[in-house]
Amino acid sequence: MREGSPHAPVRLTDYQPPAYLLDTVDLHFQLDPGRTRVRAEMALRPNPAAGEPGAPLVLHGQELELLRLELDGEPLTRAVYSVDAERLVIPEVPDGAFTVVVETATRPEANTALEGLYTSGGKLCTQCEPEGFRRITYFPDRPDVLARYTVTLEADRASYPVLLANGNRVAAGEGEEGRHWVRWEDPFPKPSYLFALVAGDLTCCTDRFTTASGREVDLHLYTEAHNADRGDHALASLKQAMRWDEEAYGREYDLDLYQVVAVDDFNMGAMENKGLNLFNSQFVLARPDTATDADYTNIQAVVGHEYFHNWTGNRITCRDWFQLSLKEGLTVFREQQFAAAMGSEAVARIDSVDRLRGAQFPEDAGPTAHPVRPSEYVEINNFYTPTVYEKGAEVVRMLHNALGPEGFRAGCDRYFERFDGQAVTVEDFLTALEEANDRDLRQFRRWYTQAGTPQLEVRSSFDAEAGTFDLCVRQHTPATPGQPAKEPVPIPLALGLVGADGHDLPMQLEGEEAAIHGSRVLLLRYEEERFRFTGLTEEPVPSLLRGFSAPAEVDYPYSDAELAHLAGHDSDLFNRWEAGQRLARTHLLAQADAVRSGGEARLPGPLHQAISRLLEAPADDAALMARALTLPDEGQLAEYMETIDPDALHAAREAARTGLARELREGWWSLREQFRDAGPYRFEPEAVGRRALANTALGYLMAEPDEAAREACMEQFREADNMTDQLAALRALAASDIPERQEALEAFYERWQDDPLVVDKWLAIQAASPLPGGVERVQALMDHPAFSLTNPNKVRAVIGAFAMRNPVQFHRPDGAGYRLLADLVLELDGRNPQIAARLVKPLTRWRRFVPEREAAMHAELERLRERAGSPDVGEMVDRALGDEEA
Ligand code: B3K
Ligand code: ZN
Repeated sequence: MREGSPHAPVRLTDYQPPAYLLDTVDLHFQLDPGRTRVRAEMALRPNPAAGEPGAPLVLHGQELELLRLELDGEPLTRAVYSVDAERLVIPEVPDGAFTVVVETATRPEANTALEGLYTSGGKLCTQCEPEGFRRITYFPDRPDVLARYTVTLEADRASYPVLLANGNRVAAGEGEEGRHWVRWEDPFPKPSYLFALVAGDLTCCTDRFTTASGREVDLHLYTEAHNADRGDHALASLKQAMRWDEEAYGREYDLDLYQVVAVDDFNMGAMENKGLNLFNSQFVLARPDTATDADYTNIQAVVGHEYFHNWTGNRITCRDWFQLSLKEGLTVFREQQFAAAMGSEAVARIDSVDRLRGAQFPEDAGPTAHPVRPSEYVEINNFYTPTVYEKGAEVVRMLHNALGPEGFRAGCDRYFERFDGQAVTVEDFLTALEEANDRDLRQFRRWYTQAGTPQLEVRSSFDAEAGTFDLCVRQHTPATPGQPAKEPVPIPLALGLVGADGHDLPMQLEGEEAAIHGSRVLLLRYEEERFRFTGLTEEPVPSLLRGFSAPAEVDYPYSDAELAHLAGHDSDLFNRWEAGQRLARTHLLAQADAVRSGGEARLPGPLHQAISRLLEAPADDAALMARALTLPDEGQLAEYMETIDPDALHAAREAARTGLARELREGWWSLREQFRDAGPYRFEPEAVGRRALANTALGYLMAEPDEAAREACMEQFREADNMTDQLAALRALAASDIPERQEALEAFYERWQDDPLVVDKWLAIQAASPLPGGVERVQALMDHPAFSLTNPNKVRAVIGAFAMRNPVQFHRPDGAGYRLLADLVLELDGRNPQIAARLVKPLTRWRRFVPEREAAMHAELERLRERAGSPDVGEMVDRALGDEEA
């Protein structure tokens, strides 16, 4: 811990049920951006389950001006309650039921943390998860206190004609001096983190959905007037998600109204507030000429995700924040299933595994590693992590696969039935699955409590005479902070044995009566296990961890020929892609090593052959082929390097890319010609795949930008009728030191300067360009009028892209990239600690780098430790530095 740190950790083992329950809360807001007054009337009673009769009433509160406090109608004076920066305590309350009225004032305009009630553009809006409600009023702000809310919003009619809150609109009226009011009632009890309000001048796009049982639901999507033509895709996605949840999980929507509001200043992607989702504009607004296929895909996923929370999160919520993955892991898994159903299953799987390996594996291997269900935190906002979300989803996926689709569904049915309306734990979820399936998941619980990515070392031997193929599998999970020794976890190892003709061979384990055809799953439970397959007439190539059946890392001594064989023939499409990536990785890392020992990087022969074979084969799935042709990025490669040398990695990958561009020039041209999408833009899997493939080809052509490539790229940039193609061209131009670069960047800005979401893309492309002078470029972008430190999307576009997607420039040898990042963290620390803390992440891996970078990163962390004041940044820095000098 930080010396003299005032921020004590919260521990799971300290959990106590609330001493008081809250039945109803009636909120009155007199909205004003400068100073908003809030009156909260709460009906409370002792919690029989707490067994704490006579306990003081503790309400949370932060940065509030307390105007009045009443208990059972009587005003309370300072002599009978106490209040500090974090809580208000009334030591004595009646034995039975009682009411408390609190009147407070808060300053939305001055709220730069974007938590609680704040302003964005001309709007007033809220973000309460996890602990933002306490910035609105004094309240039992914890997820296990569920209440029914009535909310009256009163505001100036001219500035805020639209007034929204959760649930149903039940009344409205006029006030004095041009003010008006609207009352909302949410019939479902909810925790405070799901509360939301929005006030502003908004346009409403409407649609309708008829539920399976025949109820009509109004869908309202609110945007600013000039964005009214960008809501169709989100509304279509919402209806797809509603239908899918009915079909896949038997879950219907429960209110008559579903509202979605687009907000420009938002700390994260979106928020599942009951009946009133708030979305970062980026994840809701789309038009073909302003949003890319990636944006369309993300919107579909995030709209689905927030919708799915209505059951996994809202109807059944978390008892405490340690259980965050109960709602997030499960909801990400549901979102992934939905994405797979809406497009290509293999591509969806590749993309989610790519995210997992790009962000979660590094987290699991670094100083901020933590279990899916953490056991302590200083600032809960720091735990909205890839581990809680993405690894959490993998853990649910393993449960789904272990129980089978029917068993999993039966378990979920039981979970919904048994815990509806309650705040529960991961344990409750697992118990429901166990009971519905009559299964014992005791060992499985380790996945929730143990951090670190299991390493699977697999070795094989073939006995031609006996016709046996032996596999020896050892699992080992490396130590993580606070967990030096690990227990074996149950690992479902899906595999196949691929024969010389490319087909799966029958698999019969010694002692089994019959062979299994296709894939099978071996459930590993011990540190070391051996399997003997019999009846084989040829030596197979094992295809291991098919479909990425567990969040583990496989170590198997594949030869190039074996990987090429799998890349060409594996019946499991995920592993087909995986084999190609593994082949590329092995050779790129070897080249990086060569560079480190003073050699020069070149295009490795086996990689050349693999890519040229892919180019020759016809692609049935263009999206899949685009991914197969893409080399693993430098961030992912770095994870496999003993000591990370960003320059060597960049040199190795660039040599391969330019080599492939040169050697296979004709192939790239014809691929681009063959797959360019001529028709008007449509967001359909096939068209998305075609654009991805054609633009992958363009990327290679521009890796060696000859006259013809430059012309083609400029033409695509100018003529494209959709943002996907235009941006792909701009990205290629921005990464090349050619005269067209500046021309295109200027033209793009000129064209889109009034469109903040498109300007974000323009900023990000420049910040992520590997061309020399990255630090200076980023500094110039931060001085550009388009940049704003108060808008999280702008910060992410510039600094996020630079620190996370531009390793060669960020890790510049003189440490200027680190300095720039740390300066920015310090600037944001006092304004928006949540965003500041997220930016510390790239520095936390300092120990993995070559000595001079390691030292430079360490120096910046020390500077942050010295100067940063927020618990958010403080906790990240402390964890990054570990125990040293604590
Ligand atoms: N539940 C929100 C995340 C809130 C993050 C607060 N720091 C979005 C989501 O996961 O759906
Ligand atoms: Zn979520």
